[in-house]
Amino acid sequence: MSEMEIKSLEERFNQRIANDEKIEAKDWMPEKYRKTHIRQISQHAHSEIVGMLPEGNWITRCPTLRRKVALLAKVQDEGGHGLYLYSAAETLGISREELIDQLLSGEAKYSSIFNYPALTWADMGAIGWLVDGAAIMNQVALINTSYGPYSRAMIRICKEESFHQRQGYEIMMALMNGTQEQRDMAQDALNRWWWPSLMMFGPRDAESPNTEQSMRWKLKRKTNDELRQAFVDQTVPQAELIGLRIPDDKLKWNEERKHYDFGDIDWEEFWQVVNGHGPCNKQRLEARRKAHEDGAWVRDAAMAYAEKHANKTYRQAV
Ligand code: FAQ
Repeated sequence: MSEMEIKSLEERFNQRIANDEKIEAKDWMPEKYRKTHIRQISQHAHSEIVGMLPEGNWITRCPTLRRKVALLAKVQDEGGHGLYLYSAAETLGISREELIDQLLSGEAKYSSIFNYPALTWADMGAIGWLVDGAAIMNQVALINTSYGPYSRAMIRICKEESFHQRQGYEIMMALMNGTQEQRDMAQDALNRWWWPSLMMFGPRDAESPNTEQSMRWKLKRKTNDELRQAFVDQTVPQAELIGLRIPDDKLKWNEERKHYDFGDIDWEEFWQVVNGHGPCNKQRLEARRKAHEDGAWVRDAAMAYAEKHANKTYRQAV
């Protein structure tokens, strides 16, 4: 293709983005747009899959059958989100096997939040309330992202994440209405999950290498700092309503900005975790590798069946 032709395709692409048209899998797109989407969508998919682990660990220890049913459904939903998102990434010309290899080899990132341990039952409340709460804040904005398959996957994901957020908040509410020991457990979970939840939104805008371009392409519709602020503004009143204290001495309503001011995030901790040195990075990847190895016979059986079926269909056709 000549340079002139590429330039004209680029102009048309930029015009479509400016018009808020969705870009579809078979449409022409700049190579960097394709690669950036594979990166973000696959990181998102990996996060959903690795994100099943901290809560999955509690399914056998739920305090009641009702809690178990809700938690089981939530963890299964996260698995489903991972599968939609892998499918959305595959439309950009990468295979599922490559994506999984990137996760298992440690080459691909997944959300830092899932490298923290879930130590008590109250952590199931804190994860649903805060982690799913942060995920929704980010994902509702992504419904309007420019790439069609990613945007459409977000619609159902957001509906399910809302249920997850509510089940988590309801666990916190029940604990706060319980004994002093239960209230302490809820507060302790909030203390441990608050700061890592704020880190989920990524580095400050000034230090985020991808935000500017992703905003131009309408892959991201809000910046990391905008989403983080919206999350703090939404979550502080929820904590206060049930008698929880956000573990931040600098947290204060700013009447002029009409937003909460909040304390400094420990960015060194964030990068340690992102770069593989968080409390559970090793454990999480080992669990995924083991699950992948244990599932090899299922993949083999499915492939053998698919091949047999394809041969039969071919023989019938000729
Ligand atoms: N953890 O320039 P930016 C969920 C990386 S889903 C790890 O700002 P970008 C559901 C970033 O990849 C949670 N790495 O990057 C659930 C980049 O690295 P690279 C996941 C992070 O992409 C709930 C570098 O730092 N949600 O929780 C993190 O423009 C409960 C520079 O950063 C999504 O993935 C981090 N927190 O913005 C499941 C939403 N932050 O690739 C189970 C979609 C940044 O250049 C239980 N993703 N990095 O080497 C996004 O919106 C974006 O990708 C951001 C990062 C905002 C995460």
